[in-house]
Amino acid sequence: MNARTTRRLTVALSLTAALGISGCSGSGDEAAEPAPTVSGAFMPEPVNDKMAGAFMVIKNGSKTADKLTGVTSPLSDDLQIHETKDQKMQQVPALDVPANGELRLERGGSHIMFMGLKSTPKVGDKVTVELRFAKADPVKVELDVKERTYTAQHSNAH
Ligand SMILES: [Cu+2]
Repeated sequence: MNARTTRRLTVALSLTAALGISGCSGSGDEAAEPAPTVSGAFMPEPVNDKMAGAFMVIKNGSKTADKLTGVTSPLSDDLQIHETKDQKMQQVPALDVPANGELRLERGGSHIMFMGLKSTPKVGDKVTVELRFAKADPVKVELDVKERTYTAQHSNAH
């Protein structure tokens, strides 16, 4: 084997090694936990600009239990997380979103409450909220503003 052949072999081997490494780095072995997904998000058309409720189902497809810890929106500076006990609403600091499970925010149960609105949305409008979690990254959600009848039970509770 002469010197020239040896050099070619060396080049070929390093190329193979380089390709192998770059192939591995893109394989995504450490994939992030799936982000929570939200379905059926809506806000019944508010009666006035004092308060509004929001309902949705938050699904956690990951193996890690999480918590909904806060909600923000351009529509209000004071959003609260409420649960309903003995037909009375009370503010809670967080709600569980179980691993491989879901958190249902629905009439007569847990829900998001806007206290004080900067404007009064009408049926057909969209209201953006951002959900904050203990573990997952924040999730932006668009609420469809629906007919007031959607909120009959809820507004009675107030
Ligand atoms: Cu409430």
